[in-house]
Amino acid sequence: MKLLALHPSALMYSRVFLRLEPLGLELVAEAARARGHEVRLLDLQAATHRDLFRLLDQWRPDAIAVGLNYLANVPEVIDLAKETKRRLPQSVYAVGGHSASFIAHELLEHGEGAIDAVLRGEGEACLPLLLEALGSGRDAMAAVAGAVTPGGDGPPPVFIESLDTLLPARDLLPRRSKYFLGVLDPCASIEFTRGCPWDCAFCSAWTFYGRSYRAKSPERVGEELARIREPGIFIVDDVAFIQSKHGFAIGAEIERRGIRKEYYLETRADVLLRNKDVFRYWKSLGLSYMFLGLEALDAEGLERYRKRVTLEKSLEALEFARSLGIMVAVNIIADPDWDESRFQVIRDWALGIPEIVNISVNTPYPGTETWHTESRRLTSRDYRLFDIQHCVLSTRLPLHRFYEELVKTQQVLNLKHMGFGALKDTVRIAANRLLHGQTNFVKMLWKFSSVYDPRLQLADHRQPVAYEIHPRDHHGETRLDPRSLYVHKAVSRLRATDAATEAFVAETGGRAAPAVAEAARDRSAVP
Ligand code: B12
Ligand code: SF4
Repeated sequence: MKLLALHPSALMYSRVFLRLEPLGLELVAEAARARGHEVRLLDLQAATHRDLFRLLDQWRPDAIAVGLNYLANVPEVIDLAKETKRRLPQSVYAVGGHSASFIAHELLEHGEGAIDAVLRGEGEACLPLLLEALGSGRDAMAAVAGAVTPGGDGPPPVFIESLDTLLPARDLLPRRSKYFLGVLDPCASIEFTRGCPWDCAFCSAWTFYGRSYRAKSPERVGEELARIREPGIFIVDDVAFIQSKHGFAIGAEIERRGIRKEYYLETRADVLLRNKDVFRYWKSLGLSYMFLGLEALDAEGLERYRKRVTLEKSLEALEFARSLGIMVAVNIIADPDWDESRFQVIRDWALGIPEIVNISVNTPYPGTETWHTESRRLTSRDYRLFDIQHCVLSTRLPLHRFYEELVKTQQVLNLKHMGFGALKDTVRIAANRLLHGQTNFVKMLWKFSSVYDPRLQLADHRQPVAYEIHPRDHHGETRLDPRSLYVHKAVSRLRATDAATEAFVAETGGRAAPAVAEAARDRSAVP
C-alpha cells in the first residue's frame, strides 16, 4: 500500500525559535515501512500545502496518516482531510498523535466524513494494524486497537513491546537542514526514554502514557546517534535522566563510539539535584543547553500545578546548572489572573538572573486535569489559540492589557539576551552558522518583533472560527473520573514489571511509593 505520512505546519509562535523533525511520525512511518508498505513523509513545517497537493495528485497515495500532536493544528488537519478527500475520494485519511488521542470523537465530527479513523496512543503499534485491516475492507478498521472510526471504536490502544525495535525513518526527510533549535542549527531529535512518572495538573504527557516510564537500551541509543549527521541533538524526553544509571550507561556507549555532539535536554529541578553526577558527566560529553520547567515563583502556584518541587529546590538547581556552565532556560506559566504587579515581579526576578526565562500562558488542554477544572472558564474555543501564547481563559486584566504586559515581559527577557554583552556571542554564533550554510539561527534573530506583537495576538481572537473545541461536558460528562484522563491505561510504578520502572523506584529509595498513593488520592479528590 502507498502511505503518505504527513506532519502539519509549524505553529505561528514557535517557529521563531525552532523547527524540529517530527520524530513520532518518523517512527510511525518506519513501522509501516517495516511491514512492506511504500512510505513517503512530508513535513509541512518545511514544505507547503502546494507541495502536498502536488504529491497527492501525482503519487496518489492509498492512505494518508497525519500526526496531530498539537491542538492548535486541529483546523489545518481537518481542512486538509476535506481537501484530500476531494482530490482522492478513495484514499483513507487517518489521524493520530498526542492531541488527536484526547479528542478522537470530536475530530470525526468536525471531519464530516473526511476523516476515516483516529488512532489513539502509540502509532507504531496501531498504524500497521490499521493498514493490515484495510485488506479486509474499511469496516475492519473499527476492530483495530486504539481506532476510533465512524463505524465504531476498537479496543483500547496497546503499548509497543520495546523502544528498541524501530529506528525513526530519518532518511524519508530530504530537507534536514531545515531543522534547528536556537543556536543548535542544524539539530536532530532523539528519544532516550518515554513517559513521565509525575502528574502535573497542566500536563498531558503522563495521562497519554498512563504514568508508565520506559527506556531505550544504551546500545540502541549509541547506534542511533552514530547514524545522525547533525551536530546538534535535542533529547526529547519529558524529564531527562530520571535514572542516573541509564544516563551513565548511554554516556559510556557514546564515549566508546567516539561520538561528539552538542546536546539540549529538558528535566526537573529535583532530578537535576538528585542526579548531579550524571549531568556533570553529560556536560563533559557536550550537554550545553537545558530547559527547566519552574512554572511558578510562589508556593501557591507550585501547589496548584502539583509540581512537587519547592521554589528553594528550583533555585538550588539553577545554581547547580550555572556552576556546570550549562545554559539554562526556565519556564514560568503566566496565569490569566495576573495583574500588572505580577508581571512586574517576574520581570524583576528574571532580570536578576542570567538564565533565559520563557513565559507561557496557562492553557487547559484536553487530557489534563486543568481541562476538567478550568474549561468552564473558556473565553475562546478556537483551537488555533491553544498554543500557550494566547489566553483562552478569562483574564483579570482587560485582554489587550494582558497581552501588552505579556509581550512587554517577553521583550524585556529577549532584550536581556540580545544586550551588549550577549550580542558579541550572538554575532559569533551567527557568523559560524552562516559559514556552515545554516541560516535558521540568523533568521530567528530578526523574527521576534514581527511575531510577538500584542496587537497581532489580540487580532488572532477576532479571526473567523470554523471549528470550535468542545467544552468538557459536551457529551454529558459532569464529573471527573481520573481513569478517563488516560489514553494508555495507567500503570502503577509499583506493579509495573518494566525493568526501567523498577530501577526508578529503587533509585528513589522507595520514595516513589508514597508519591503514587498520594497522587491517586489527589486525583480522586479533583471535583
Ligand atoms: C519534545 C516536545 C516538544 C518539542 C518539539 C518536538 C518535535 N520534534 O516536534 C518542543 C520543545 C519544540 C515542543 C514545543 C511545543 N510543545 Co511540545 N512536547 C514535546 C514532548 C515532551 C515530547 C514529544 C516527542 O517528540 N515525543 C517522542 C515521540 C516519539 O512521540 P510523539 O511525537 O508523541 O509520537 C508518538 C504518538 O504521539 C503517536 N503519533 C505521532 N504522530 C502520529 C501519527 C499517526 C498517524 C499515528 C497513528 C500516531 C502518531 O505515535 C508516536 C510514536 O509512539 C511532548 C510531551 C509528550 N511526552 O508527548 C510535548 C507536548 C506534545 N508539547 C506540548 C506543547 C503545548 C508544546 C508547545 C505548544 C508549547 C511548548 N513550549 O511546550 C510547543 C509547540 C511546538 C510546535 N509544534 O510548534 C504539549 C501538547 C499539548 C497539546 N495538546 O497541544 C505536550 C503534550 C506537553 C504537555 N505540556 O502536555 N514540544
Ligand atoms: S510537566 Fe514535566 S514533570 Fe510534570 S507531568 Fe509533565 S512531563 Fe512530567
